Amino acid sequence: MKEHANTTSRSSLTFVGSGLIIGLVLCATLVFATYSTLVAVFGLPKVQTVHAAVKEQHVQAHLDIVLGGNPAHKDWPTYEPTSLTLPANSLVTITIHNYDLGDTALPTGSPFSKVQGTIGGIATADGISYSNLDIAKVAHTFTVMQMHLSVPIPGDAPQGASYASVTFSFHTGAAGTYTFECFDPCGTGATGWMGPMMMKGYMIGSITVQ
Ligand SMILES: [Cu+2]
Repeated sequence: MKEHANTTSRSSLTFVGSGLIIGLVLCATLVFATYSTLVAVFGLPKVQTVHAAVKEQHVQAHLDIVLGGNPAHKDWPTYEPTSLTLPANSLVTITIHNYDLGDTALPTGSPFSKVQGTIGGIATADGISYSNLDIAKVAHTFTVMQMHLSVPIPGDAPQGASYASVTFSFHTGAAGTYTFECFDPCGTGATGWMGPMMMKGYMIGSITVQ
């Protein structure tokens, strides 16, 4: 009797085990069939590649140089505006329209006749690139000493134009407050270094890089 009971329980166990295996195989078959059908219809799932390279921001800024921009001194040249805000670590293209035409020669040997710190070491005046201006053909400079950036601005416009248009590009560095100023003796006094050359809001302005 005991022998018989053991055989019965073993065979029922085998039955349950076989049932489980068949069930699992059926489940796996169903999952595989569903997956194969989805792949056939929609294609294999694509692996997304995240590109880490961030494109450098490129911004444009504009300045004018005008005579008598500040009514307090109608014969003083002025940068307008006298404050700029630029993004840090970005490519910046500045266009300056110089309405204060006429040259004020730079002193002999002045380093400010050279374009410095721009992309390619050049600036463009009315479509013509230059890396240097004749010291006699300069009206102003746009110089940021802390950025080693300096561009001489010509005093001659194309025939019939009321301003000379100068464009140049450079990379801003770290955030901070910078000073832009003119190093051409366009001011007052015997040397041309007084008046607007000394006072903020004329030939001296600020750049906030943030
Ligand atoms: Cu100047």
